Amino acid sequence: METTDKVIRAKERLLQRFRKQAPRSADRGERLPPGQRVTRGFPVLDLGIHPRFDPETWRLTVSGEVAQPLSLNWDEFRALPRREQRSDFHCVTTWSAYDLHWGGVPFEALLERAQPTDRARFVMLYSADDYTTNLPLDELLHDDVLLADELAGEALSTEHGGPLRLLVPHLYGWKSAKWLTGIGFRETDAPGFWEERGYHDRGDPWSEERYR
Ligand SMILES: Nc1nc2c(c(=O)[nH]1)N[C@H]1C(S)=C(S)[C@@H](COP(=O)(O)O)O[C@H]1N2
Ligand SMILES: [Mo]
Repeated sequence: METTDKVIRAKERLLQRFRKQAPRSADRGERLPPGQRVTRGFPVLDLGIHPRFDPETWRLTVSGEVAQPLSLNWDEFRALPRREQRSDFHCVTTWSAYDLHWGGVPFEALLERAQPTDRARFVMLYSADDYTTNLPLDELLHDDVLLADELAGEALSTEHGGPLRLLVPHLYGWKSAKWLTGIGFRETDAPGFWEERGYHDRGDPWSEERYR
């Protein structure tokens, strides 16, 4: 009981710290961000390396500024609380896909397990194809953020990042790391793969934060 209370209090503190953002234009009812066009289907975009999934050796590690570092195997990950959601996906190359149906673990459930410290401000995501991407922690506290392992009612395909990808629907697609294997909580920011190459640090499509 006591630990549960502690976890809840820590979570409340965390949410309060970050619940200060101005409403985005998405919240004001504009569904298609500026400069985007709706595409049919769901294109595949990545660096061309599609890592093979081995459920025996797969791990999701959570490290850095957390009270509880984690190394979850596949069964442990699948036992976390789950939800389904429909969301749109906006790629910086100007295509948007509407109404994708995802299943997975709410990012919040992971925060509850790992308990980021008060020093945690940024997050680096690590993928099995050596891709990385960075985010301010507050962007991951939006309630649309999902650790997604199902798409359209089926196990997430390798080409779309299976077995596990992050999904951050309110930011450009490059923040939604496919083949996710590591989440590092950090006090300071550092650029990921595309951010190092000029992409924006946050990537809000409604503000067209495409490039720095
Ligand atoms: N690991 C990894 N994740 C990645 C990428 C990548 O190359 N490697 N590309 C990003 C980019 S630029 C986009 S637009 C989306 C595309 O996701 P999709 O292929 O499922 O449409 O994945 C993002 N996540
Ligand atoms: Mo992209």
